[in-house]
Amino acid sequence: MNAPIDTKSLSTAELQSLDSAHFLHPFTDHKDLAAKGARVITHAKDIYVWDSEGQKILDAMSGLWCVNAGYGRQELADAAHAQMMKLPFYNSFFQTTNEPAVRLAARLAELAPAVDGRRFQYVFFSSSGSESNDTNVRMVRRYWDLMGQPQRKVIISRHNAYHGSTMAGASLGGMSGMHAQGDLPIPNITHIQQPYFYELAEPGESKEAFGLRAARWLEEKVLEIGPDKVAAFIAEPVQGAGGVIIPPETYWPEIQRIVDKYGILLISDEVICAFGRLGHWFAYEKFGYKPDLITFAKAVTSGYVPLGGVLVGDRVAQVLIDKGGEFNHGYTYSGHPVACAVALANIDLMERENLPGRVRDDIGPYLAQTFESLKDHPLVGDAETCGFVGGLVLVRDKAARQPFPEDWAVGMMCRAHCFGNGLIMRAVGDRMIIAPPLTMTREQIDEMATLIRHALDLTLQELQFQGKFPAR
Ligand code: PXG
Repeated sequence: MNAPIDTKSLSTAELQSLDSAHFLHPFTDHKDLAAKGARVITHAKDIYVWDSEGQKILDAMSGLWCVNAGYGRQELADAAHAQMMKLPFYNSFFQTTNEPAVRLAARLAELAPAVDGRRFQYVFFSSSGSESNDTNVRMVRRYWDLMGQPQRKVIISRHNAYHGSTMAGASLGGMSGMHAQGDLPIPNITHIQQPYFYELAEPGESKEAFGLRAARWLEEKVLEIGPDKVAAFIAEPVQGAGGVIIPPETYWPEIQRIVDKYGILLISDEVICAFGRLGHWFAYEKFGYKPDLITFAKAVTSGYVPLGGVLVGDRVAQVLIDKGGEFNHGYTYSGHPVACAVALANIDLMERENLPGRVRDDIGPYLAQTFESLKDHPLVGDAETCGFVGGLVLVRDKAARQPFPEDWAVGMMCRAHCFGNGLIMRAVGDRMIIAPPLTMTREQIDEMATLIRHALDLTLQELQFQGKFPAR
């Protein structure tokens, strides 16, 4: 007999009250949320989600940068179901393996192109981006120990980077609010400034010149620490959670020159940028640099089930394998068969629908054009996209690039107008950002642009009403 199913449906108010009584949400002021009540998302299809009050919302954030294939894809559900019935779990610790994990590792190795003969033939699996970056810290240190240079311990990252929320992930990240709450960073992790042109360029400085100057902050830091003590540099190709910070074209080649010069390992954290997001399977392809380790998670399964990992390049893999010895690291769910089966189905789907190619040649350029057209709005100081991520900077004075006072929380005001009018957009300070599903049509991009413009208009009206922005 089947187990009894709880058929009592709960009202929004009941769900909200149980939610605040028992569920501690991530990155949330719990008292504040309890007062307001969480929005209950009930179902989703294509690029839309619905809440328990029946409101349809265009999800311009793909869940949380992950539902690249869109919602409601039967193939992914079928893959999970079939694998759960065949082998729902087995570990990969004690000389055991499973077919989906093997196939996925081989498939990822196939998808990640070699650069200058440097290949990615190996994968270490985890269940999230944070875990994968913990793996990176462990693996980088293991590598240098095996290389007979155990003094190479320091990992350099960047301010405003996001690399996860575990102790190592948050340490690698450059979020001061996170460091403040965890006595972080852990030892031997340090940060340089981010390549944020709009905020950090000198008056009159070109993007190209700024890109070079920003990359050289890495060289300065390496020299300050001592090159023989630096293990690795980690960075997101385009910073995501930091507010979609797109580096100038000169940035990555100069970073590559510097890591090569000092023999430093390069970690490309592609948790957001891989799997078609920037128009390629992996983002290093777009910028043409040569990472040694690539972090992935999120869209490897389009977020349908948790999966993450690290693609390990020849340089590190050969040392781990040839110099041998046990690498004392791994997770219960490393190579989880269901997660890997869903990832394989997701990659098949992306390949069939040519999602990376669409972003590169069709909807990506169309999104760029759409964002360009938003620059005429009185609040928009700058609008940029890269593949299928985009950011708008809301400013007080466009000509002077003058930001709003932080405590006016203009980004949050705009986000509330988005939410209230059927659009999910993230606010990072006063940067309004998007990362929509890669299945979006041109018509849906137009629909999103109309919603964005409406939210900007409402924000402007509210600021004008409060006397914080001149009336036109
Ligand atoms: N690296 C990068 C580049 C990320 O974007 C992680 C690592 C950590 O992944 P997990 O799976 O452990 O969460 C991320 C995650 C935001 C936001 O506010 C972004 C992320 C997570 C939560 C919130 O934009 N990115």
